[in-house]
Amino acid sequence: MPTILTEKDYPVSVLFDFEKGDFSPKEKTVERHVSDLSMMFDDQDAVDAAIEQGDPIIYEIFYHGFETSLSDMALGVTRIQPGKIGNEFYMTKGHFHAAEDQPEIYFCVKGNGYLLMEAKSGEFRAEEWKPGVISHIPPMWAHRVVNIGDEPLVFVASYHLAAGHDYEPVIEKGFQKRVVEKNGEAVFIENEQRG
Ligand code: M6P
Ligand code: ZN
Repeated sequence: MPTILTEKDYPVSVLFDFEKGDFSPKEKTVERHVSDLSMMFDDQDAVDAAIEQGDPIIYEIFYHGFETSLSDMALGVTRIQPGKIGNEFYMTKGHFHAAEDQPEIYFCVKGNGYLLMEAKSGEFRAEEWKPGVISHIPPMWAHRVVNIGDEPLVFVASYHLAAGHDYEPVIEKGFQKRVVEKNGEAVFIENEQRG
């Protein structure tokens, strides 16, 4: 174990902006547009139309890695815009962790929606989200966040960079349920990809 501090072993703080749902300084921003999630929405005609109309941003992720010589506890803030593709609400891609023993904490700070979680063994959970809800995602559960409101939904994530992302199962099979608007309400429907 090193006992001498190197340059990256010193404390770092960043400032969260509750209005914008962003923080600074940050290391990196990633934008995800409709085209990045094209296979994940049910209505492919609506996907094509949205891409033609300018391929809008569905969500952004702001990162800070906080890597030190011994640790990699990362901070990710995700800001999901309000909107739908067809009748399906905007959402994150969703992923399993590549390292199967890795959990994550999600903290909803703005907006309304659901955290969908699904284990490979078939169990499914949906947590209703409003500002203040903090959810623990245990290892081995895929996780996706859906914005059902009229405002951006913002959540803070804390996880180890070593967890990694496994998107393949979600790309192939989606989650068990989709969240769609029906008569002005957000409702869960079965994902027909599952057959
Ligand atoms: C959170 C963290 C990130 C993740 C991001 C968006 O900030 O879980 O690791 O990348 O949400 O989710 P996704 O990778 O599924 O698009
Ligand atoms: Zn994760």
